[in-house]
Order: sequence, then structure tokens, then C-alpha cells
Amino acid sequence: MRIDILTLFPGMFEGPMTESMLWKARDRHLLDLRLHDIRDYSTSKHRAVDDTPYGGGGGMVMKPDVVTVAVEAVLNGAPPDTPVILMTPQGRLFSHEIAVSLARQQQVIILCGHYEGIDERVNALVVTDEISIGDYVLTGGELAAMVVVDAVARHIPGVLGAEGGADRDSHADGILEGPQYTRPPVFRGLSVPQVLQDGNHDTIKRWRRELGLRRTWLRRPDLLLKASLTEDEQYLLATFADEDARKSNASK
Ligand code: 6GU
Repeated sequence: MRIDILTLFPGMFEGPMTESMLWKARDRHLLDLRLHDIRDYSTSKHRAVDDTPYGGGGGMVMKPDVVTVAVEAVLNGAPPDTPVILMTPQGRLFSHEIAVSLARQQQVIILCGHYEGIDERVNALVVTDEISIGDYVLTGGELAAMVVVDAVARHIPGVLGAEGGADRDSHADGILEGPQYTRPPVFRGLSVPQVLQDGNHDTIKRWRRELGLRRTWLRRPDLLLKASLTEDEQYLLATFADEDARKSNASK
């Protein structure tokens, strides 16, 4: 898969994109990540990329001519319908589902907004999608773009080993993962649960699912609305709800 990133600050990507899993994915040619400096597409004497906003209000706006030409240069030769994603706090909220669907693309182009934003005509002309990573404002789209690249790369076949398959992740089926342990069996008086030490894989699977479900119930009940649960799991949820009801009655 190929991902092109257009940014005013390509240097910001140096560390995160050259370490760990992302570097391995690039090294093994599973991820072809290319950085483009938007400033290279400016034709003005001082290589200007931004200008003051019409109507005032302070800050600077990225120029439509420079940004549009930069995107078109990268689009040249890309498959038809290649997504051009603008990273902006006004975008739709990034999710597991969006990560999976982007990972199915041959190529994705990501445009990092900066300053007060990008001239709206860029959206009309070349942007096909706008993505935000959460309800807070970052100083630029770069860190958000790195989050998207990382989350997408995990779903490119071969990037994760067979063992750590992305289909077992928290959020893959709308349920959070349960707790994990490694040796030693007792650390500062805290033991690894006996069921894990016993090593019965069916029992462990059920135990993990139950704890994941309980954790989801406690921390992210909103996720349960869209989770697909077996009858057993729905029954478990009902018992959590009963326990809560009993506890709250007892404290009255
Ligand atoms: Cl994509 N960009 C900026 N600047 N801020 C954000 C964001 C993106 N997502 C959340 N906050």
C-alpha cells in the first residue's frame, strides 16, 4: 500500500515513521510511505504557502494555488478514486472502521492542514474526505496523520505477525481487550490469575472475553450499542447490570 503525505513539516515524521512496526512495514515494502513538502510547490519568490484570511480574524490560511497543485502532482499517476484526505478538526471522527477501509486502498493521499486552515476551494477541487482524530484541537494535522498511518498500517496484510492479528484488537468487534500478564507468576504480592496459569485454551478464551466485556461495560458502555454479542455474552451483560442494580440498592 502507498501513502503520500503532503505537509509543511516533513521533518515531524522522521522519528515515528522510521521506528518500530512502521519502519518494519516500510522496510519489507508492505508500506510505501512518501512525504511531500508543500512548500516545494510554491512558485513565489519567497516560497509563500499561506496568506491572510479574507474577512480578517487573524492567523494565516494555506493558499489554494500551492496546495491544489501539490495534491494534483501527487495524484498524477495514482489509481482513479484514490482518496485525498484532509486532516482537520472539522472532519468526521476517525475510527477502527475507517482504518480498515483505508487499508484496502492501493493508495491514499493525506493532506495536513496548518495555521488557521486551508482555503475552502481546495476542499471543493481535490479533497474527497476530511478526518479528525478527536474532539480537541492540534496545532497541525501532522500528528493526526501519523495516528491514521499507524492505525491503517496495522491492517495491511503481513504488517503484524500472524499471532498479533489486528482482528483480535480492542475495537475490532466493539469489545475492549481484557488484561494481559507475563512472568513472573507473582509480582509484589500480585498473582497472575490461576486460569491463565492452568493453560486451558477454551477456558482462557471465555475468561478473556468475559473480562473484556466487563471492562467495556464499566469503561465504554457506549461501545456495547454497536457490538455484536452472542447469547451467552448478552446474558453476561445482563448479570453485570443486575450486580450494579443490587449494589446501588444496597447503598441507598
Ligand atoms: Cl486532523 N487536525 C488538527 N489540527 N486538530 C485536530 C485534528 C486534526 N484531529 C483532532 N484535532
